[in-house]
This record gives sequence, structure tokens and C-alpha cells, in this order.
Amino acid sequence: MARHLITSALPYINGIKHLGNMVGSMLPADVYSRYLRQRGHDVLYICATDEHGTPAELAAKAAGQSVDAFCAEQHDAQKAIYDGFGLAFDHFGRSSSPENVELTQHFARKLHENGFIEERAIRQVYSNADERFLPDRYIVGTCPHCGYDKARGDQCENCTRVLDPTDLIDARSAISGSSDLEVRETKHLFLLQSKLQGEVEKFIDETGEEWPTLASSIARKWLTEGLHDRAITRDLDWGVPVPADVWPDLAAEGKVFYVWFDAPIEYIGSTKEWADVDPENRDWKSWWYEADDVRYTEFMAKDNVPFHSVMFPATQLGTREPWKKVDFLKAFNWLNYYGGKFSTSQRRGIFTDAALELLPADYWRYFLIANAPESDDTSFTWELFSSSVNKDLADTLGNFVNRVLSFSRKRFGDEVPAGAEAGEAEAKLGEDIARLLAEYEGHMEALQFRKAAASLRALWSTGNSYLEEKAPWLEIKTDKDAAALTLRTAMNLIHLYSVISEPFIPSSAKAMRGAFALDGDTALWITPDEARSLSAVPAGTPFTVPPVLFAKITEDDLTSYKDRFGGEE
Ligand code: B3M
Ligand code: ZN
Repeated sequence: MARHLITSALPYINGIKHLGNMVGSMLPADVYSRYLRQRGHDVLYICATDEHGTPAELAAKAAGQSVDAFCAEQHDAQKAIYDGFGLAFDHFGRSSSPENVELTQHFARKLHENGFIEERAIRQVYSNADERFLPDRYIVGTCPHCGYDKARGDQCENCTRVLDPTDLIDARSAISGSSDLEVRETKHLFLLQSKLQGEVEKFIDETGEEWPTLASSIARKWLTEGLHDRAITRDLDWGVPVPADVWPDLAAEGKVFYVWFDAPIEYIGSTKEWADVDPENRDWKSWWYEADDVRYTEFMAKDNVPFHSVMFPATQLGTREPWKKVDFLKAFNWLNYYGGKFSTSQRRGIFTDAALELLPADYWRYFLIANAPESDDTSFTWELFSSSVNKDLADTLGNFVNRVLSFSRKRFGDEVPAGAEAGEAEAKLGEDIARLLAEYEGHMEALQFRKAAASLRALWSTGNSYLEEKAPWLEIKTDKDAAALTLRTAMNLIHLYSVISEPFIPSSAKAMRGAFALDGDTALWITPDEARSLSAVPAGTPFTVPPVLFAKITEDDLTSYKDRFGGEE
């Protein structure tokens, strides 16, 4: 038994997430956590809402709410959706928590003590109408290179050139539209990452070898370009305040830490929130501090990799304290919607709330993981979704379960039938199952989710082939005992499927397990060796027939989904 710390990138608070966000972080983290728990490991799966930064302030303003009221409401709204998706976090915290404020300030103090933070004066655009400094991307104007009139202060979307706000012609505030802007000098804290370059390189050399190429190549690229010193404070009303004991002037000016400084620290903060609920029995520090026995796995989309592979480790290293650093970083490409981007601002694609209104979580969980954008970007289409639900879930798995249980009940009553001893067909089936299950475990251990889904599908298919071959509906006419053996074996497969499908489709798996009146923790993992004999559910075990597990998506459904969500453009 090992200790596994698992985190998924913290969803930003400013709105409900889409399916692309879900498959790139929280869902695979949940699948992996569930798998490890079933195997008896000590697992702590931590996530939280990422609540600071300008987008949160602006979203609150647009909603006509104070930032804290907005964040509290949005946190609950997101949490309810994640519950609906069956995400079994140990804790889903908030980066605005007192725990995170304290930890973030602690990190800053330590970095300062060790000479990694410096105060520097910079020149920044101030909007008189908005009475605030404007982050670069909240200044818009005409691009001096291509003439595009909605270029942002950090970059022109049209010609992709990187800009400085002062490059813009006719610059104005993206918040109020006012062009009453001036450049003012202001002081900020800088994290001297350049001093930590060597140590971060060493860390990546030692740890990154094992990561998927997607993650390690992004980390390497950033290191090759060199770590730059970065401003880690902002002029905002909402955020973790700069501690006044160390920087009284900046604190008096109301400076707060930059959202990307406090967000990764919230992985620790959220763990502390978890422990603070039950301090007698929960020890947050044992997971994070001098925690050499813990294996720490992070899940995220590729755009978040630089912050997690390089910048957060730099922050941790600079404290000169023994904080737990990432052991394995699992990164994902993009899930597209018909080849184009899912877009929160344009509401393009499928959002997690709408998905749950449409169909049960397990349909989405299975589809998303089976098509996870691991080695490349992948595209969501309704056709692909409905064919994978209909073929894999409804035909291959659901139909097998209902067919076997209803037929057995009709012919043999409410108990698993006794009958002939296992023969050659069962021995071969056992071998196939053991081999595929070993393959499945291998892919799960390697966090190769698409491959794991393929092995799981193959395991489900094996049951159908066995049933077709033995044809108990024919056996029953000539040899009742033989039919009983076939059905008993098939019921053992159902039980096995319920255990091994749990990480992907937890509520359907539970319904399948619930069909059998067995004692003890029936979700405990079954190893290939144990699976081979297919005898966990003995003759005489009472069972019930669960309602149809997966309804098929019809042509009419498909048309209505495409009308509602938009299909190809
Ligand atoms: N909230 C970015 C995002 O939502 C950010 C992740 C933080 S992880 C510490 O993509
Ligand atoms: Zn341009």
C-alpha cells in the first residue's frame, strides 16, 4: 500500500466549465484516484476553485455582485456539477480560504528571507475613469503592425505579434472603453526565478524523465528559453494581500499576489482546509512536508504545464523548505468541438451543466476518457458520442448484463444457478480475462487512459463472445445444467465488470454490483489471478435484475442535440 497525493488543475471561478476542461484535468484525476483506492492505496484527491485575478473581478462586476458573494455562489454551483459527475474529491476547496492566504504569505516570506524576492518599480498603464491600473490584456487598441483595431495590450490576436500596451494606437480601457489613460510608476514584488534556473533544471532532470512527452517537452522548452524574473503582485482589490510585516509600503497600497502565485499553493491550502474539518484525524502536513513516502501526481491541460513543471517547483525550491514536489505530471491536449475550439466566452460546445441535464454522468465519463486527448487533440462530435454510447455502453455492456440476468431469472429463479462444473470454454475464458485484465491494469498504472478504455471494452466484449458461443438459450433445451454453468459464469463476469468499470462509470458499476446479494466490500479490486477462476459469485447467491443500464441515443435525439448545441459549421 502506497500513499498517493493527486491534484487536478483548479477550475477558474469565473464560469461553468465545458467538457474540454473536464477531460483535461478533473475527470482523469478522479478515474485514477478511484482505481488506486480500489487497489487499497491511501489516496488523497484534492481540488479547489481558483478564485483570484482580474477575470473573477470582472465576472462579478458583470453579474452585479460583490466579488466574495460571486465567488461563494459560483463555488457552490461548480461543486454541485462535479458531484453530479461523480468526482470523488477528498476535498474541493477555495483558493480564497484563510488557509491559502496564510500559506501564500508564508511562501512569500520564506522566498524573501532567502533572497528570491525583490521590490522593483515598473511603469504601468493607469485608467483614470476606472480608477485602477490595467493589466496588459485589459488595454485594447489598434495594432501598429497589421492595423487590427481590437488588439490587446499583450498580443495582437490577428497577427499574433506580442505587444506592449504602449505600442497600441488609440489605446483604451477594455473595461470602460475610456481612453483617459496614463502611464504611472508603481512598485511590485518580483520572484527572482532566474536565480533558481539551475535547481529547477536539476529537478526536471531527476523527475521529468518519467513524465509523458507532452509534459516534459513543455518543461524543457521553458527551461531552454531561460527562467525570467516575474512580477508576482498586482494592483487589485481581490486577492491574497502582501504581508504588511515584510512589505509595509506595498501592503498599504493594497497590493495583492498575482493569481498564478497563490493558485498552486492552494493545492496545499485545500489540503489544510480538508484537515481543518477534522484536525484530530487528518494531518495535512504529512502529505506535503518531508513527505518522501508520498507519490504526487498532477493532472492538467497543456497550457498549464509551464506553471506546474517549472514555476511552482521554483517557488517551492526557493523556500528552502522540504515541500512535496510533483512526481508525475499528466498533461492533456485539447478536446475540440467539431474541429473548432470549445469557447467559454462564445458559449461554443457543451458545458458541464448542460451535459448533466441531458444524460447521466456515466455516459459522459466513459466517452470522454475513452477519447481523451492524450497524444493529440481530439474532436467531440455528436455522431462519435452517440456511436460510442450505443455500441460500447448500451450494446456491449448494458445489454449483456440485462440479457444474462433476465434470462437466468426466467429459467432458474432469483438465485445464481448451480449446475455443471466449469469446462474447457470457461478455462479459455478465464485465460482471456486474466490477460486482458493484466493489460488494463498496466495501462491504468501508466495513466494511459485511452488504452485502458480499449482494454476495458475488450473485457466487456469477451463476455458477449462467450455467451454467443455457449448460447444458453439453446443449451437450456437439451442440457439444463450446461445452461446453468454458462449463466453462472456470465454472472461472475458481470460482477467482475462492476468492479473493474468502477473508475470509469461509478454509478452504473454500483448498480451492477448491487444486483448480487454479496457480503463485504464488493468494490475491492480483483487481480488477474483471482479473476481467472470466475467464481466470486457462488451458486445460490440471490440477485435482482437492475433497470436497463444505458438507454440508446436515437436518431431523433441526435438531431435535437445538434439543433440545440450546433453541430458542424
Ligand atoms: N485556473 C487555469 C485554468 O483554469 C488555472 C489553473 C490553476 S492550477 C493551480 O486553466
Ligand atoms: Zn496585429
